[in-house]
Amino acid sequence: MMPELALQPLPDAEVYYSPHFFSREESDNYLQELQQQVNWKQENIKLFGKEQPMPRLTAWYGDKGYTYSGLQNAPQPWLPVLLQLKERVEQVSGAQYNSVLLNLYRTGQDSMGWHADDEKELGQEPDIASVSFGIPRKFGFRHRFRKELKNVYLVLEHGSLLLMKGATQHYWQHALPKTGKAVGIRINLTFRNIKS
Ligand SMILES: O=C(O)CCC(=O)C(=O)O
Ligand SMILES: [Mn+2]
Repeated sequence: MMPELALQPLPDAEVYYSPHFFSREESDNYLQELQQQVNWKQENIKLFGKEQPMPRLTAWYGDKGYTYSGLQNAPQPWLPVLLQLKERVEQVSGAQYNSVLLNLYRTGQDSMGWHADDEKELGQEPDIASVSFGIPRKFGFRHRFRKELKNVYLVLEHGSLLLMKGATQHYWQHALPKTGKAVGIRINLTFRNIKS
């Protein structure tokens, strides 16, 4: 692992974080390119039997289809900008990825609830690389079984890289909470490797 990636002090997990993995200039450019080039969709989600708009825009690119939050995602073919990001991330992660889920949070009211990325298509120990551009947002971890452990929060900065490896998805859930502050756009990419 590259020295710029700091191992986070989470028991039962393997999480690395680099707040400024991309330079400020690269990050500004990526934010703009992704906003313009990605085919963003407002999907719906069924919550307690009721169809509701997801509190964020999403897109799915890659080699293989994937089910996420009960949605069947037919992936779109890679864009050059996404392949470029994938390569940069693979260089330090030591893993290979064949798909990426993108989320666009329009305001502080857009969010993602507690979950683990533990779908069986991702294999025994899912390896996930999360890249963020735009407004920094608080990102939380909570242990699934050890209730005595406090939640751990990180601020995911503009141009940051977060790697979640090993047993992380078995033992921890993560979330991107809403915030009451007036905040602008944030784009997050999670690179994944779908095995089947
Ligand atoms: O936006 C984020 O940082 C979280 C994204 C995430 O957890 C996911 O796409 O599964
Ligand atoms: Mn996730």
